[in-house]
Amino acid sequence: MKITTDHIQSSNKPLEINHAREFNFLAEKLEKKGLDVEALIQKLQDLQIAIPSWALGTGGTRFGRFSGGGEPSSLIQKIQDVGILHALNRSSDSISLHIPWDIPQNYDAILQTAAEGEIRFDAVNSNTFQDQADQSLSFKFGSLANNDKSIRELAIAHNKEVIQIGEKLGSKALTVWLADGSSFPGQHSFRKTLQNTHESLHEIYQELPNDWKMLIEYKPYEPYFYSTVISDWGTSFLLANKLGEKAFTLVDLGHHLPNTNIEQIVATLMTESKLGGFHFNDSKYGDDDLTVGSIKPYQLFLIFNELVAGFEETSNPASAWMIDASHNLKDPMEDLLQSVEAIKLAYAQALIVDRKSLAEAQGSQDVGQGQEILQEAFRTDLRPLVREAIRQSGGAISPIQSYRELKVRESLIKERGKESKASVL
Ligand SMILES: [Mn+2]
Repeated sequence: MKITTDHIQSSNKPLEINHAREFNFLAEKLEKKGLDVEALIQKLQDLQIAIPSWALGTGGTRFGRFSGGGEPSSLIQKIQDVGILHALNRSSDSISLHIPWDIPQNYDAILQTAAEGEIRFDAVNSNTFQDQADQSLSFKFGSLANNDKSIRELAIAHNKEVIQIGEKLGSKALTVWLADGSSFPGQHSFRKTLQNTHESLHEIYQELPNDWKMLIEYKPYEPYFYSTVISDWGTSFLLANKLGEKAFTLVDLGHHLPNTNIEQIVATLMTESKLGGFHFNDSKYGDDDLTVGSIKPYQLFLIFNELVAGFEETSNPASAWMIDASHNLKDPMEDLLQSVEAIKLAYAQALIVDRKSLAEAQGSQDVGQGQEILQEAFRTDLRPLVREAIRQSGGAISPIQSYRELKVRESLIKERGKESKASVL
């Protein structure tokens, strides 16, 4: 299944007149506010969100997995699926690989498939949270933090191998998420495991090419339920600072305790130029892996408000944006299209915040006005602007509607079969 320009044009045709009417009405409104609509469209077009290789198949919970059919069963097929998403929304131009679920076999074929779909390789992700089939030592009690030096060495070697694979594909970042932690008080020493983790990361850092970043992800709990070695942004930030200028903190929206003020964390990290990447998802309780913007769209907007302001006003380098979610009810491709749309919408809302007036309101302690300014942006329906940005890039005015009309899933099931399964958890 390949989405062609003809496909896009024919599915856009019946929507064009109504879309133009809605967009023109909005554009006039935004221009009256002094906003440069062309510049907004350019910024929306420039925002590209990486798709993780593990999100293209149906995910499971620990209670089971219900496959949807037509899943990509090889890395080539995963890249083709991202190509389909990108053809529809022109906003997902890269894939983030998970090693060892996606160890490339034939690099030439993989690079060629990626080039055909205009897909780049985003950050590579290492995995020391499970044992591989032929593994000599176990990560059951930790990997980079393990008290056993030979187990730490195995985990370090794995991370170095992931960097080598990424180099062959053109990746520029290694994302490290460690499951290491404990489920019971007394199980291990907090100080020793943190020290071990720092030393292990330092060894991996030494292997990092000069133009690469190391992104250190954090998570408060799960799979262990008493302590996690890198449990919060502070621990990640501490390690990134100790490691050096190529190391950064990665914020995953689902990796916070309920009601954590994530936008404040983003602002703090950007003040120190240490925000390196973002994993988008949404949640009600914990690491729920739900569609971006499906539960807390206002929080997503407030996060983007800090990101937009931070990139304008700090020297924080460009970050890696990725969706990190697992889809166990919806068609993963539809879920990803919805997530990208939600991200673009929150970004667009943050772009129209009247920052000059906001600074004035803050300067004069006008609390009510500060809130008014943010909510004015959040409550403006910018969907026609996001659609126009995609349309002008050659994408579908309604990516989900086109996905359904073009019967993408049905075609994939026909090609790959109903039982085809992706390598995910
Ligand atoms: Mn993540």
